[in-house]
Amino acid sequence: MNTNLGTSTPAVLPHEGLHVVHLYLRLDRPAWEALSESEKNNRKNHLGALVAEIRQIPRTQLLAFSVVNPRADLGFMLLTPDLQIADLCSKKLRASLGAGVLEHEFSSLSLTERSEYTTSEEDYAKSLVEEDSLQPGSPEFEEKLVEFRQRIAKYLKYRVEPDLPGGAEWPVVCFYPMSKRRDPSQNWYASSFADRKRLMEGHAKVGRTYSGRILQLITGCTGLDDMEWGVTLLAKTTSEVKAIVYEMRFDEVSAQYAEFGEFLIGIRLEIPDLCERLSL
Ligand code: FEC
Repeated sequence: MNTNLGTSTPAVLPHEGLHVVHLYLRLDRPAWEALSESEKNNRKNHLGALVAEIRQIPRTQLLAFSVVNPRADLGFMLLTPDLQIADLCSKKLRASLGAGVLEHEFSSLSLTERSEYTTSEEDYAKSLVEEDSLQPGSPEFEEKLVEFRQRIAKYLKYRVEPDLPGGAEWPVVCFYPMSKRRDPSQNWYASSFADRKRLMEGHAKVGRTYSGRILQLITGCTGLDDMEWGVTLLAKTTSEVKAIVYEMRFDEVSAQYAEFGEFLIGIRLEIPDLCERLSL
């Protein structure tokens, strides 16, 4: 099936990383029911072919899910380098089931990003001396530094060019937009880098206790969308999502500075199962 994903427009690429689109759609049941049975089948096949074709685009991932909150019926998370492709795929997905069948409910545009608060080699070396009493230059010190470099390279790669795992193992996808407060008495952006870094170290410490239970992807929206970040949490079950979001509320960064948009929970499904879930 020709889904016509080619584009002749010059690529719009970020300096590094990927564009990320979260797209939440609502099904217009009367518009769908107005289609003939053969047209319905054509449309479902078209959606399946389109998703498969998007997934073939280099450095591109597409997650599809049923949305449990009644605000939307289905959603997609698309990660791809070229903004032209991100735009084209978003529009094609919206139109995939026929004119007016999928209505836009909510979306977010962001970029994957590295963090300015990530532990530097200098920070780590300092902690080896001050907290672990290791001698700079000693074999143990050097061994720890080599381990650190490997770990951080893997982590940075994940933040900028993540390779998201499959939906069978990580079926739950939680998304919410987030900003940091800019009130005159509580302005994240007016506080010093040292204070922000200290606070973010506390945040990361809480976050790391969820290793293996939550896979978080924080993508930056400043200048691209209304809020400042998109928070995507992949989980094996909703209990882990509830637990991390609750625990983070007590962490100083979130307690003092976080502003949240709406929370959306999706269950990742392949297209035939998604169509069945939606009674298409
Ligand atoms: O100012 C900024 O740049 C902040 C960007 C930022 C936001 C944010 C929000 C959340 N995170 C959540 C979960 C985790 C888990 C881990 C984790 C670690 C970090 C690190 C940085 C960071 N997070 Fe974050 N988070 C932001 C940034 N977060 C920096 C430290 C690691 C690094 O150097 O990149 C542990 C990850 C791991 O090590 O495996 C889990 C959640 C939120 C939403 C906050 C809420 O209260 O709901 C959940 C914005």
